[in-house]
Amino acid sequence: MVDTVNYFKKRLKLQQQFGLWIGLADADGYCAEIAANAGYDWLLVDGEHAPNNVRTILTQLQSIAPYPSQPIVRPVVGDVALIKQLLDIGAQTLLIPMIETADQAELMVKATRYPPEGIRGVGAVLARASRWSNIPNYIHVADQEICVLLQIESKKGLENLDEILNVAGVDGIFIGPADLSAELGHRGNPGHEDVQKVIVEMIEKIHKANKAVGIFTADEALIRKYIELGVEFIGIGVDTCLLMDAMKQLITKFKTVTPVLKTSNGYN
Ligand code: 3PY
Ligand code: MG
Repeated sequence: MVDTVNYFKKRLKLQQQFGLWIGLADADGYCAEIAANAGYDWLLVDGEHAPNNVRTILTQLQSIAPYPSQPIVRPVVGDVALIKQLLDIGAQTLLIPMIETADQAELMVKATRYPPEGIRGVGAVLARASRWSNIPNYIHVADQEICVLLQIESKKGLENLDEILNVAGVDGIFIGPADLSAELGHRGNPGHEDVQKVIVEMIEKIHKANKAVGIFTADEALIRKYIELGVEFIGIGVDTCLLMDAMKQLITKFKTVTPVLKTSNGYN
């Protein structure tokens, strides 16, 4: 019998959860399965900045499924039709980027719920979400296991944060420090004190509204700061970066890396 409980959602208010960004986007799900064995509470399958599509996301969900790590899927954009496809392949937790208004937030929640509450198209009978109709009553139990996480990462999103927080069905707000710091004039420097001030204020506000907060940073001092601030889900690394770091560390033990360029610009 398939366990339909969304453990990420269940744990959201009970404990801090640490996650890893999955950007390798391997179509066979092999790298995602390695990550699923590493002990992270959640794994973010990134369809925004990694070359994923519905099919490669599906494969990665299948690879992660046997393990305790919980998958979160980030679509490239908050699109109702794309959300329908992601839910039908079995995603239960979505992290939707670039949310800026309460109207957008409402639409995202509706996209994840069946009518009459929402507008999710009914058809999972033929899809993995219902395990091809093997989950009894899927249509009746699906909504309650969906977890909607919205990314606020622009000045406009920041301006509308209060209204967005009032939208029912939003389980958590994820602060996107990369985009936010760029918007605030500190591109590439989310640790800048001005950006940090805004982030701390956002965390307090989101907690006051009784919603969970998520954030990403690979900076250990900032991770510890966010732990202290009670951030519920913290992304602390990216598979592509970890791989690159480990590869560089190994080679630099034995030689100074001087890339051999095949052409003058090195691109082909
Ligand atoms: C951002 O920082 O902008 C993200 O989207 C992810 O951390
Ligand atoms: Mg972003």
